Amino acid sequence: MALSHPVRYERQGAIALVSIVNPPVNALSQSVRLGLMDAMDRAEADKGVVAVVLFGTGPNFIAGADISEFGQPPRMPSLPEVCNRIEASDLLVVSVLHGVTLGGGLEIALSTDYRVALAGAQVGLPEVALGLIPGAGGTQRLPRLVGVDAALDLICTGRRISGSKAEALGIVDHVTTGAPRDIGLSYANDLLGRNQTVRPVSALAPPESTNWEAAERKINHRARGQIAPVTALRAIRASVELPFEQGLAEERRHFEDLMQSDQRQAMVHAFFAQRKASNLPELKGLAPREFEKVAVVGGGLMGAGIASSALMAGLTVTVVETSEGAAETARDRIAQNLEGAVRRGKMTSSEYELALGENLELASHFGALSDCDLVIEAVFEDLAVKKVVFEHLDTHCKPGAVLATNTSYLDVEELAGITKRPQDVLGLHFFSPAHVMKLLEVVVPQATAPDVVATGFAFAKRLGKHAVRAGVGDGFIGNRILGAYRAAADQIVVAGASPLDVDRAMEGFGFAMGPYAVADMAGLDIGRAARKRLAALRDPRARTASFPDRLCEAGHLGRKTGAGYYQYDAEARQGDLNPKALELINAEREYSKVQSQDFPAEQIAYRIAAAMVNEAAKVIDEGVARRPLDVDVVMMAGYGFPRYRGGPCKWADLRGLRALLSEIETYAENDPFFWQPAELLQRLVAEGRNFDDLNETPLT
Ligand code: T1G
Repeated sequence: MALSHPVRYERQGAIALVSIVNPPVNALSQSVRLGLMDAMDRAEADKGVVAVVLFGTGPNFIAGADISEFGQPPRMPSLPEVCNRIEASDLLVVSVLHGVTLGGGLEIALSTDYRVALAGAQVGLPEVALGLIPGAGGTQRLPRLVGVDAALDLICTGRRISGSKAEALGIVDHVTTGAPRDIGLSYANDLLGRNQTVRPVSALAPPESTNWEAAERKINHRARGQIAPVTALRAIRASVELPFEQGLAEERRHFEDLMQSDQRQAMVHAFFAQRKASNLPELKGLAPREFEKVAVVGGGLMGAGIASSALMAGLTVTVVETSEGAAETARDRIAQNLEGAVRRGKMTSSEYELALGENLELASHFGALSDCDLVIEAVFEDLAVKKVVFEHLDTHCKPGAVLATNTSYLDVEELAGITKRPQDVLGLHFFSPAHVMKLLEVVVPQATAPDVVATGFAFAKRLGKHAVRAGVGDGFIGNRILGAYRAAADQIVVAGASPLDVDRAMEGFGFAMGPYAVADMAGLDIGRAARKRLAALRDPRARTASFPDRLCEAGHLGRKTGAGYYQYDAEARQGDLNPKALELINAEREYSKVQSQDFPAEQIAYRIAAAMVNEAAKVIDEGVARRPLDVDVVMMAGYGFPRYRGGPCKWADLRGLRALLSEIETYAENDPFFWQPAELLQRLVAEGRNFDDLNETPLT
């Protein structure tokens, strides 16, 4: 087989070694599928060969089907054909699972006779995260191997498990250490030495049934509007109720239906968008600056969260506070965060000890920053306070240190201008809790050097964050669009819907919580402070609902005061609206003489999503977000926008921009300022283009 081919063939005695060489993740592209079919033909024709070892080169065995092929005309051979071809062979086939073995990769392994995993291996069938189900026999073979309940758990959640867990379930025969090729060869020789024979999984007895109704209720509760998980249950049920071949056909039918679904388009978009947002073309090949020694100035909630995130990534961190006492308090916060990380399995106890031991330094003077590579200030959200801090950073930090601010809305240009080194300054906007939330907005002022931007993205990747580039502008990307979301919600409440109607509508749209429940949890005073700050900048034509501020002034600040939009005292039931909130809303309705109307949930959600899209189009047109996909990643990773809708811009494309624009124009009849259609949206519709076109060819 040609050396350049992604599937290579080598013979060792009576054993054929078939290796996959398709970097970066050994995805099962068409050339790999063809190569595997050829390799099986060749091994069977190769006189004296009695066994085949299948393994991967590089960090993983096989990461799954080639996601970039989805939505295109299918190219033969299909993956089910490859799996069935491997399983049907009279040769004894062994697969070696190292790194990740996911999706179609695990389906390939399940079609081999024996499976061995290397220490550190992870296996899974994550297709539901792409709006799909396993489409190459996974829903038929896995239940036969591990039983229906374990198969339902793995396939309907899409979660990965360790090699040892896979061994316990019977997915792999054993776990060992060594190089995949050597391990495969020695295992095959061992099996032959013990006269082991082929053992196709499909020949195993169909699995026992289960309580399908209970399973479906549990899956739907967790899936919150996604269709793939419950579809996977139907395919798995076929493995119990139908002969294998018919079960395969049933699985394929469901798989192909989902391949055509909007949810599959949205979730595959989310997969690639998250990676494209962090891999900026202009940073290709640009070396980031060193950032092994990180410092965080300010050890409050955000500062301690940022320090925790960096410590969890194995970095050394200096936390500077105003006094030794305050530094100790910061340490306690960090310790609490890391204890949680250990409980969640995100950190081992020895990593915890190292993080809180030699990797963490506390200080109460700026001199401690002198040898730090990257310094992030997370002090009180006040421009004057942050300016003083940046003056100290300018004085004490070594030349070439990257100076970052965690501000969520202040002008990063101004902070850069305080220093003699604006080229070294950028914004790293974390989201609370910073050691848990995935989103990181990398805010880039005009003068920032490209390698400093590259450092921001490399730092984000090291912390396991989803980084998105943002330009300077109030609220950057996420908070700016959140503002439109909240204003549209308040508008609908004044027009007749209750906060509960809106929350239920947005939960039905796929958010974990609606805006009013979120506000109650965060504290209504946070929104009020933002509104007060923006009051001076507000356009006089803007119609801002007054009930949120009135509720704050009445001392109803949400959960922390026992009442906000909802009641939280002992007798209150989930969703009991606060009478004070209703009183203020009704008073505003009377005052504004708005004709109250009923809003179906679908209409509420559509209108609020439309407001987000309209604001997103403005954010993109102004260059604050580079591309629509950047907005989608921000809203999914930081604000709970459902992945199965792909983010506001993908959702809009799937709904159709023309229809959306005409809806916005209708809304504008009542409020021409808030619903002023974004010029970019009008241009796209006029040119017959959509947001996806802009992802391919950005505006700037
Ligand atoms: N197909 C195509 N490209 C892929 C890919 C895949 N399966 N997986 C990763 N890539 C690209 C990715 O876009 C990036 O490209 C580069 O590889 C490195 O990825 C029939 C239908 C494997 C754990 O869902 O979870 O099988 O940005 O940055 O952090 O039943 O990638 O460099 O241009 O993520 O080391 C099921 C998806 C498919 C696994 C590696 N499999 N991938 O993480 O690198 S559906 C998956 C991952 C299926 C069958 C069904 C991760 C990873 P670029 P990366 P990483």
